Amino acid sequence: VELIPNWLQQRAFLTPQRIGLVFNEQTWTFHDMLEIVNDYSSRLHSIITSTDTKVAVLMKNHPDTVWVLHALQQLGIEIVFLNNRLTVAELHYQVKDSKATILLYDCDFRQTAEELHRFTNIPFYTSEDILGMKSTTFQIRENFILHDVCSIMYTSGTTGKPKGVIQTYGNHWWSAIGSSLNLGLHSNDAWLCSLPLYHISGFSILMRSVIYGIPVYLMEKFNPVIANNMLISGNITIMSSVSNMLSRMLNELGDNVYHENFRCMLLGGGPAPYPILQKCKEKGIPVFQTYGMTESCSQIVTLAPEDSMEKLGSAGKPLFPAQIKIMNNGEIAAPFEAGEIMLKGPNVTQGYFNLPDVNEKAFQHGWFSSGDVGYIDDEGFLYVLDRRSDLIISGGENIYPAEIEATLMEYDGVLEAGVTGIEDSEWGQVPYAFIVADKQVTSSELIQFCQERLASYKVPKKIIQVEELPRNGANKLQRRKLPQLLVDGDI
Ligand code: S0N
Ligand code: AMP
Ligand code: MG
Ligand code: MG
Ligand code: MG
Repeated sequence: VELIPNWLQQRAFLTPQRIGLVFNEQTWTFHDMLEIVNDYSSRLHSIITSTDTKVAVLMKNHPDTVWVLHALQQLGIEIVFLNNRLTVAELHYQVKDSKATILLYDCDFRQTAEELHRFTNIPFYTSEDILGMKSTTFQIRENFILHDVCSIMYTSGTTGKPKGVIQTYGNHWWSAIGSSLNLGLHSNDAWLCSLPLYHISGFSILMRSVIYGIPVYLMEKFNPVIANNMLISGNITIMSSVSNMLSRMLNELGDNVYHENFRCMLLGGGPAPYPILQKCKEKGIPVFQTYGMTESCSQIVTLAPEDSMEKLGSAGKPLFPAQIKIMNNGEIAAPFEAGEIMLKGPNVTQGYFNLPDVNEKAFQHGWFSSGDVGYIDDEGFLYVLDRRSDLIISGGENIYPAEIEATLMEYDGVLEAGVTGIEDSEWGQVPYAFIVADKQVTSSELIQFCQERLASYKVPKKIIQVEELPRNGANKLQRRKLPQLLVDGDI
């Protein structure tokens, strides 16, 4: 088996006095971090029984969450990340599906945790509870095994049922190495994390920090003014963002400029709109567009700023340890020929948790089918043309039409439903729903019905009642044709 040193322990041994975490005015060295994490581990250890392998985590961006996430790694317990924006019903599914046996949560989500407990009987604890537990000795892991599962993150599926993406220690390790071979590692590096830790966009920053020995500046909640001030201060060299965040930062920036120390705005999670790229160019903001996903443990293809205007719209070239290819009708596509984007590399997932049939289809000879459509030009640059399975991306959050449609059809009187993404200047895209009903249903009652069942970013911005939905000869819903049903005034 391939091993790597227990990364937090190794980091605390190599560079104990370097700062590893900054939160508001507080800082922690890697030495401090290991001490706190070991304390957490020894207490958590007292409630973990031999049958526990997975712990679900419903926590916000906060140092307590950092300690919990590292402590679970120290104990060899798999982390099931829960998205804070989901409803109890959505979380219930993920807790059950993952077979997590303990829920760790943040006081802010007490009501949600209590409801989850009521549905599943899962024991639930805050970090305060953990610190009140008795400390017991546990076996410190000298090494992490590369193929061991570290974390599971749910991503919605085409059928409307979320799938747990398995992320191993090796996936996280190679993701961090690939990122540094691409972006480089500077002695003054410091990474601003204002993306959620429950997405790989945020969690990957924690992993990079420990592996590289650089500080993470953690923000509890994204705020464009505070983020700008941090980039102006010179303390931050790299920030990860989605276009909603970057555009709000640009709106607030005025005539200010970022400090010359700031060297990388890593922009991912969806397509990058041209006006934002143009504005960043004018302001001298070094944007690195990136393509990646939960299944590739963050970045897998990235465009350097020197190529960003000549290769406008491209997501770039693969990271050093990774490969991409385009498949069209079972053949490797020629340059500029569109097809499905296939991924390979040590950062790519082994598959989805407990879904052998899905996994069988997702891999061909070791290549992972992203489901996204794109082409590679004659110099090896990837262009993403279209997203998998009608996926809608709103402010970096994924919305699968099938999931919303299934919810709408549960409502009495709704016979058919079709959902599609409509361009939106704030979020990129927002979901619009079209329904066929056998009685008069009001849009407000349906929206309320959705709000009780779906995270608010998934709730349709508009629900439009129509006579029939566009279908093809095989009676399959043609979501791309739904916008044609809009009449003036619908948007
Ligand atoms: C954009 C964010 C920050 C917006 O959240 P904000 O401003 O905190 O809003 P709230 O105050 O919570 O809510 C106010 C109202 O706005 C609604 N709302 C919030 N978010 C959305 C949304 N996304 N879409 C639509 N509406 C939204 C709220 O519901 C509320 O409305 P009301 O009042 O009606 O309830 C926030 O959404 C955010 O953090 N987004 C980013 C999420 C993310 O990280 N996505 C990336 C996931 N992908 C990956 O992890 C793989 C790619 C990757 O790794 C990567 C991605 C980016 C950069 C780098 C990488 C990398 O490769 O390293
Ligand atoms: P998630 O795992 O939630 O981050 O979703 C990843 C999906 O976001 C990918 O499969 C793509 O459909 C989309 N995506 C990510 N990066 C880009 C990009 N640079 N351009 C276009 N779509 C992207
Ligand atoms: Mg996802
Ligand atoms: Mg997502
Ligand atoms: Mg019905």
